[in-house]
Amino acid sequence: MRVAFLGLGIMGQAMATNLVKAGHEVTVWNRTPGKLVEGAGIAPTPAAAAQGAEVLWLCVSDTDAVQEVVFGKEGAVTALNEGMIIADSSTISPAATVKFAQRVAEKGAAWVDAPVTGSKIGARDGTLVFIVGGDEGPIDRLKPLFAAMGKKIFRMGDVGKGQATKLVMNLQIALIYEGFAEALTLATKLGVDSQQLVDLIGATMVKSGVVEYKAPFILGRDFTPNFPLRLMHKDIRLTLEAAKEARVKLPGLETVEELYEMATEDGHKDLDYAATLTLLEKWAGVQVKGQAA
Ligand code: NA7
Repeated sequence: MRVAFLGLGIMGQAMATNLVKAGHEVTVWNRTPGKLVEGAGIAPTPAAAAQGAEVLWLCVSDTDAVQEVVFGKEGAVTALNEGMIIADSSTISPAATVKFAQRVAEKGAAWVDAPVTGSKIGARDGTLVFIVGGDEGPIDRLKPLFAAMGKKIFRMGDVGKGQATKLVMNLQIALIYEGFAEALTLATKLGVDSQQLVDLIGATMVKSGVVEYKAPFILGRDFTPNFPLRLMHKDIRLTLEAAKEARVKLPGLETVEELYEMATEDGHKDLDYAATLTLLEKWAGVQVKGQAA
């Protein structure tokens, strides 16, 4: 398929690379020039990238960025036409997604929200899980592209439901991780070995994908970003906004949001969100260590 791919960050670059590898005709655009994808064409603006494309795939930071690349000064909207599909793998506001979908429908284009889970490694290995909202027709047409970049698609309902579901997934990731980080901090302070604790977790009902994924990085003191703290913070804020609109109280997430504020003030926003651990360590006066550290 002819695909215009906008946004070559940690996720987008790897995803566009997998589309090229699967034989699709890909044209890329990135706000900051210089980011490339081998085998893909490069366009100077979002509108130029979208010209003649069957599918416009987005993977940019946040709601404002999606608005900019689609509806901004050089936005793709001018190149949209009947039958085009916009697939958005950015994690953004569900309410804004519904509005964006209505605007592109006026041009005959369909919007599919397709945020992902699986982080940098899933994007690189083509094993992402897509959490999708939109009409079944366009989603079916996107199947070869989903297959090139991921291992599973879950259609959660109409437009916006993919984003809504992604937010509640990240709510759980953020809370599960903080539970793990607090456990490691207290265990260290009480003299329990972190590696032994991780082994025990893996053998009990406490085990989780989050712990399994994060433990080797934490025990190796590697906080380079798989999923940057600033983006998880953005998702936590989006989740709290959506909860407020729906009159739902999320006390656990509100507390975790404060921790992210403080981690940002401490200069950790570009590290992995696992670096929220360092605040707990600082307050406790300990450092969690594993065999690798
Ligand atoms: P990154 O690595 O921070 O990449 C973000 C991308 O979004 C990158 O290409 C940015 O371009 C682009 N961006 C950011 N703001 C804008 C605006 N205003 N206009 C156009 N392009 C913009 O994030 P990830 O790849 O990890 O994640 C992307 C999304 O998936 C995000 O929603 C996550 O929550 C999930 P730049 O290179 O900075 O010019």
